[in-house]
Amino acid sequence: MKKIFGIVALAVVFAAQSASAQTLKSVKDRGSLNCGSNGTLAGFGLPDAQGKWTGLDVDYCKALAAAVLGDPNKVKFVPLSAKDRFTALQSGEVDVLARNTTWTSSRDTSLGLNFAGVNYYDGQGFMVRKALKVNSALELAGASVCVQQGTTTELNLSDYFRAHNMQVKTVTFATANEAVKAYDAGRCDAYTTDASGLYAERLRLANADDHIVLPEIISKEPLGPAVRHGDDQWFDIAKWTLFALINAEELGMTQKNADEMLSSTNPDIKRFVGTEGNYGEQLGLPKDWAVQIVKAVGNYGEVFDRNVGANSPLKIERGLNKLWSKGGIVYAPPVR
Ligand SMILES: N[C@@H](CCC(=O)N[C@@H](CS)C(=O)NCC(=O)O)C(=O)O
Repeated sequence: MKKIFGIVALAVVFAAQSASAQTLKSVKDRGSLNCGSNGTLAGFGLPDAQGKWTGLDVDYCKALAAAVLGDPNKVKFVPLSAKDRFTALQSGEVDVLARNTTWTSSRDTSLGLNFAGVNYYDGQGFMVRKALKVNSALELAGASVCVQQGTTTELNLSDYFRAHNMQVKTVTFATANEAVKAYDAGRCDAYTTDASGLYAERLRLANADDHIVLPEIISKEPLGPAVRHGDDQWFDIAKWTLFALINAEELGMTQKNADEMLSSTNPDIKRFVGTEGNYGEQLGLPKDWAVQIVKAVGNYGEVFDRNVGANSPLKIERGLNKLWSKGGIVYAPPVR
């Protein structure tokens, strides 16, 4: 019985995999990309009252739709909770998951995901009320901490306190909204999440100035878009969409000058914009796939500044997210 069940389960896995090896075709046939997003996180994924979505992850999906369909607006954004996001990708409800998701080994392996790379290098931090008079996370022994279920945040929190022999009262919530509300209402001494999320959630507090972010960053949270196992072509397209954003910044190509680059004689730019070679075709995409991406959302630096950086309400420093050539660790392989 056990054996039969195993064989059936295996057949289901194979069926799902061969079905999923068609992602490019199904996106083209459908004429739109299904993108699993965060629906409540400013800077990453958030619709406004008119249903217009913005964010770093939202722009990644727009870039992917521009590369595949020639139109950044052909995206259906599916808001997903931390807990439900992986099932939505595994089941085929979405073609790609771009939802401030940390790349970890178990997600990459047993959850059956392929991460396209990192679109934001993050780390976990804590926020407390100034009135608590705490200047370091190491002074949080015995504290109650509000945290969201189904996240790496929840796991790191317990590791950190255990590693420092401190007690913690973890108070978990299904959504960030509930966790932040509870913290704001005084139900917890601290709120913990990715540092980028702290910047975003601070904007929602009744009196943002009454709170401080503690200096400790207790984990590595490389956030990136992911696709399902079993479709190498789609995985390549997901990776090269991200790499195109990064390479465009390195090549000095912007949303404004993208068209002018078509007449460039620089060989790196010629390959990138498709006036030399057939690199787009090798991906299963049009020649000008990268031009479409940059015309749609700009280069990585422009996407960063507009959504989370200097030109956004979050005003996050580029830091680690600067290009490798400018003192950061953002690096993409070349088109050639
Ligand atoms: N990067 C972490 C955390 C991701 C996460 O879900 N963070 C929360 C707190 S910033 C969030 O985005 N919540 C949005 C929501 O629940 O609407 C992970 O991949 O597990």
